[in-house]
Amino acid sequence: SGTASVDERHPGFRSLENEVADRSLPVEGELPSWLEGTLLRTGPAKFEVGDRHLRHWFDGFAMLHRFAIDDGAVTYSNRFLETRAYEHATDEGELGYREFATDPCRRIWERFFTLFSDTTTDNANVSVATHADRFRAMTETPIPVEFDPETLETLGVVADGTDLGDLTTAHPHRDDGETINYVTDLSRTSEYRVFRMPDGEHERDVFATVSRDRPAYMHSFGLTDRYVILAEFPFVVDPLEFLVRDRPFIENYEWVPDRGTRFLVIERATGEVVSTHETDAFFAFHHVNAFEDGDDIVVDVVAYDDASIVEDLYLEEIRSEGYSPDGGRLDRFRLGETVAREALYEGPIELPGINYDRVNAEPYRYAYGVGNRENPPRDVPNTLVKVDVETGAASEWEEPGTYAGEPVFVESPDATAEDDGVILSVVLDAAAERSFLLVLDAGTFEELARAPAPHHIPLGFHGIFAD
Ligand code: QVM
Ligand code: CO
Repeated sequence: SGTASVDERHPGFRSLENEVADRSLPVEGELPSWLEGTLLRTGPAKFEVGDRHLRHWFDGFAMLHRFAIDDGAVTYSNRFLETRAYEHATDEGELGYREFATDPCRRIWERFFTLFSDTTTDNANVSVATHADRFRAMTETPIPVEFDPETLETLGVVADGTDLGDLTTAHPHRDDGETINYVTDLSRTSEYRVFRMPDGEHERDVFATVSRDRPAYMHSFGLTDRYVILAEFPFVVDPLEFLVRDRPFIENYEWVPDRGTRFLVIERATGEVVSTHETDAFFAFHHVNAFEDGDDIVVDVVAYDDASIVEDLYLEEIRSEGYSPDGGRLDRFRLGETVAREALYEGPIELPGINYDRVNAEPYRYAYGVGNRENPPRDVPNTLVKVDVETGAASEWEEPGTYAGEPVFVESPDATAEDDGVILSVVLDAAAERSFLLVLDAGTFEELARAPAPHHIPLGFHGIFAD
């Protein structure tokens, strides 16, 4: 059938049932002797419930993947995150919680009760973070799920943030001994609430609130030494319609380009919105970096002309013949008297990363990301790119027939330059139906080593390297 052939084209969106523990992987090439630690990643790995298909890439049930590197050897484990959403789906054979673009099937009278029941998903398939020396998987509902980084065992929901608001980001920032993130509270008078958690503490201190009639969908935000930057795209929701209409989460958002995009600059010390900078409408999932330059603030993002990328990531779209979504490009916005926009790299680029511990919130030189070979037609990400944001020069890693995952930068212990280190990426070899851990020299962007996993790993989003 058509479905089988398209699944063949994209094993990246085929469910993975196999779970393995501490499987030793063959290593081709040579790992740097200093490289020791664990790559921990999350991503969707199951796209069906009973006989229903989940509709969107962001809906799939979270699985954790662990590549442990030690003394030139690699071991691999993977395990589904045992969330309420996953347990309900596997035990009952039906969707029990509302995902990004797929809702449970409910009859009218059930819908009525749904208004009063908790159907907020804990399906943490977007990112991994550490807090207070513990590991958590995250999504955009404020329900982080803790797990054991050795066994990948699910430990349960930690510091449930649903009291703070309805929606958050899976991209908290860490700087100066604190974690910063924000929640959106959806109600008649909706609010963005920016909060901090000092390292090692679970208390969330809301230090800035901004009220909004129609809050925007913002997947990440920027941070400088003194400011939090919210890029408020004109992809907005009417909170009352959200409550009364029976639509999946993201389908409540509307693209209203006349509103333009507003950068809100919030001072970290006082919580004041010190300035608002309006520019033409655009959309982004990912901030790359931000920093202060004299009186200006520089904000780098992976920008799209509009929010249609969200529609382009429905699984039916991805699996369709001739799929060719628009790619993001790396744009710099300089916020001063005016907003000046400059393309740093024409793209396509996504899932951006930097040498975070060294240059986040600072002037920097290198951004990494996944990219696309343009010919044959554009596809889901299938290359890795490194961009010199000062010169616009780009290096690429590519291998025909493979799909690359988010590049994670790991600095070498004796680093002097920003790009002294390696890039780790989980790459899917579509023909072999197997993924491998790829290790590149971040400086030259040449392959150092790879370690094939025992199965395909569906394409995921974000991870971290823990050493
Ligand atoms: C309710 C809801 C959800 O780059 C990857 C991005 C992935 C983003 C994901 C997976 C976002 C998921 C968001 C499932 C939102 C759910 C929220 C926030 C508010 C509740 O009142 C209603 C459960 C639909
Ligand atoms: Co993201």
